[in-house]
Amino acid sequence: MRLRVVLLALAATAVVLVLLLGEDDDDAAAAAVVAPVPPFNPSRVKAVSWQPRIFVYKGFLSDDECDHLVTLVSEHRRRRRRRPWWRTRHNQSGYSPGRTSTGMFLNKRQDPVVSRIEERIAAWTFLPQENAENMQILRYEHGQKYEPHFDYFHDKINQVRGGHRYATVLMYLSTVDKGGETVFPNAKGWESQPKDDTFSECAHQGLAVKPVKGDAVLFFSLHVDGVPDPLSLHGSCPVIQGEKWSAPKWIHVRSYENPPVVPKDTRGCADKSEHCAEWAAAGECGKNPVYMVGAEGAPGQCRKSCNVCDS
Ligand SMILES: O=C(O)CCC(=O)C(=O)O
Repeated sequence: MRLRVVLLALAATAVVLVLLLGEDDDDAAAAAVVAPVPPFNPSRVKAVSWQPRIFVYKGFLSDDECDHLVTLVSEHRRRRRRRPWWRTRHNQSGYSPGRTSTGMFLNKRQDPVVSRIEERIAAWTFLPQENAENMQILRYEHGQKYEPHFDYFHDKINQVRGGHRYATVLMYLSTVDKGGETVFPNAKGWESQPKDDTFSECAHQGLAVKPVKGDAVLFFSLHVDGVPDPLSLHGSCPVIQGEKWSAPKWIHVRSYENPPVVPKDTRGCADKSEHCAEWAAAGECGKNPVYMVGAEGAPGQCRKSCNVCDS
């Protein structure tokens, strides 16, 4: 009887392993057939504004790369629907106020295609890969939009990991028939941008970039001295016809992958919420360290319960 139980357990483990490895093989095989674009070509880059600094790269991604990124999200959703409970822990959903589109974060270096796009972004921006957040994939259906907002932060807590968002590379994974433009309402001199009636009404409120599959926009949210640039206000106009897929990559001032270790100290030692003990017992100090523990200069809410105080 005991032997039968052991054999059954071994068989079940083997099935799980085959499922896990099989999925990775599929990913690698799919990635191998995705055509890359030609090497980085500066003649494809155009400066469309200097205040704020905005550049458009025509054909930054190949059609295959765009399709691959969209497929990753669609596949993930399909798998999640039939995913057993032990594999549901994957990716964040990326909610933002003011944005009605849906979004999902990929993993960094998730597969060879994602890796080479991340390398190309670093080559274009001269900013290290470790300063970047995971790539997000956004899908805007009819009427969906992103209200104008800043990518830099207004609080200290969000700056603990990597500081402000310094630059954004926004890649378009589809061409939108009408609407869906990325608009910069504060860009200096936007009124002189020639616009015909192929632009949506919303796009007439600022400097507008039309979403064209494979193109990418690079803009800077901070001045070169690190001070936030309010001219970098931007948003996505509502999609009027078609579907918009875009992929923002936010790049911080410092390393986002290796944030500084929080030193033990006695500053900010009191809990700031009556729920701290309960959250700490539920493991939130480890799962949500920025909020719970904080960092130097920006103490978290529950330092006492997280036991990071000396006394
Ligand atoms: O999708 C767009 O055009 C805008 C996206 C955006 O503003 C952002 O992700 O910060």
